[in-house]
Amino acid sequence: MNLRTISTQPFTDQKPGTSGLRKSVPTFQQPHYLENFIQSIFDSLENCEGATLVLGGDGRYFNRPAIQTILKMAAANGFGRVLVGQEGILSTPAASCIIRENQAIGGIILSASHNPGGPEGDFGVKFNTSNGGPAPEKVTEAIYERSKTIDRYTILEAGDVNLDRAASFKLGTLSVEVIDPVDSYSTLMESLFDFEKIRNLLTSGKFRLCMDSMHAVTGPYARKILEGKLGAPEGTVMNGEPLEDFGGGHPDPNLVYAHDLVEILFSKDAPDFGAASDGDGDRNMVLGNNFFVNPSDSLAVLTANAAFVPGYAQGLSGVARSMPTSQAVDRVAKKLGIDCYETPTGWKFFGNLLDADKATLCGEESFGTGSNHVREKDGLWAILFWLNILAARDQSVEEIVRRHWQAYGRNFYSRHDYEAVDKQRATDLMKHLQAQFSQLEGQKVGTYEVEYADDFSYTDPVDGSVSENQGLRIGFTDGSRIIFRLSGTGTQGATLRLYIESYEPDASKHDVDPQVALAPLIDIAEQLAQIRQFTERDEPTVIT
Ligand code: VG1
Ligand code: CO
Repeated sequence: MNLRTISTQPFTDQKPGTSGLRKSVPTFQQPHYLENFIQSIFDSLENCEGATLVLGGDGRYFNRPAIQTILKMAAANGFGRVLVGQEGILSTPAASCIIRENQAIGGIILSASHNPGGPEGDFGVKFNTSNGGPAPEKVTEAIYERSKTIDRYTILEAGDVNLDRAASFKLGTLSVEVIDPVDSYSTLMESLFDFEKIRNLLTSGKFRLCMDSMHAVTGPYARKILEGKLGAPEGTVMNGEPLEDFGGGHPDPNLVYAHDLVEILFSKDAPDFGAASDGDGDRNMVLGNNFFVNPSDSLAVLTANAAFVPGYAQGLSGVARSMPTSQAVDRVAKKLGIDCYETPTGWKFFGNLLDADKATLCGEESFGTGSNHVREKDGLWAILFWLNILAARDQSVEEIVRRHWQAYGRNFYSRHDYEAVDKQRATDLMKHLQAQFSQLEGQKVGTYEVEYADDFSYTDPVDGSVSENQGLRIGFTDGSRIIFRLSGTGTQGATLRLYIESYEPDASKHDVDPQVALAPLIDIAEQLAQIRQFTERDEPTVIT
């Protein structure tokens, strides 16, 4: 065996963000850059001797060479077995499922999620722990600390492995198993949802479905499950071939970037249901015929209708949402008499709640929904959950959401993103806003009265760990909220996110465009934060 120890020098910028280490492809292509970070992960594990590791990615540019490097490093670092997705493909939720099924020590998922790919695009490395979930902060901190002092890594000198066929072979003492990326995941989905009912709906001839995989990782999953197992006609899945540059697109399932699908669902002859997922398959956007489902509402609707779904019919232990996600689900939880937890942004904060069975369903406003079936958010899972509800209730998406608002009131909600803003100016905006907080409480702003203004801090109810500086929030006495955060996933400058929420119990007022309903709060946000002046932008890049 030809093991080599390579000396190296630390990079100073290997601090994981909201979801892994995300940098431009050229950054990752610097000599030793990927290797340093991977060795830092391995060094922070207690004992990788003989352990099982799961490995795969969303198929973006640099996925394959990175996998070859990581396999050779795993072999040199004493791992016993690596399960790697065929062609290097594993969606984030599928990786989580495979880690859990195989008692792996963890997994490495290569993805920059919804960020564009290609030689000039972004790449990313996420490490998930043995519960299948994103590494919690204490682990990512340890990896970062290690990356700052690393001076060598070890790698096996060997030829590249053939990833194109499912097979097992040895790389030094390491067993490499190239596995079908879809199989276990699809079996898990079958155990949760009423496939027969969904199949009846999809083959009834009176229901049309359109799924946009955005040339990202869910293509093979959606084809096998929707077209293969559930009988949807061939062609139901569009953009189903994973491409290294996602066809030049931005694999982010929102109204702006999933324009192909939006056009179809907002046309005259629109199908009944449309869905899209992101680069690594953990996000979902759900549309009805000429109808957009806000992700925060989606979480509330899934929670309220969980009894229709076999995997959740026995009841939910609780629900959790990230702080900026609307409070629509809180109302459902209250009615069901279950706990509702509020966590910082990022799926890693749900891990402990899921492990301790305090929450069954979780969600974020950023098109992320999931449950205790894995430890990641899961795009196709959410889509199947919706299909199961649609099949059981025999009503349209729009009817289901409107009835939900009638029963619970409507939480008007919107997110405004200002992408690639100058970093200093974005930080200054946050400082300028926070400086006003001590005077804001009890103040009248327009017709609203400020109840609290703070920087969100979270104490994990399971392990007591504290996460500070998780977003500036201004809450009003009528329950409305304005929240400001700086993104932890962007790679260019800073992305400012403004989240706005209000509550309307009166059903006769539910038909208003959210931008109109929220206009007074949007004005207050501008007034307090001087967004235009600080960002030098007249309007947001993306409005959801
Ligand atoms: C964004 C979203 C957050 C999500 C994260 C990872 O983070 O707001 O809700 O968990 O992306 O999603 P940020 O820090 O940019 O706001 V994914 O699909 O990129 O793994
Ligand atoms: Co993602």
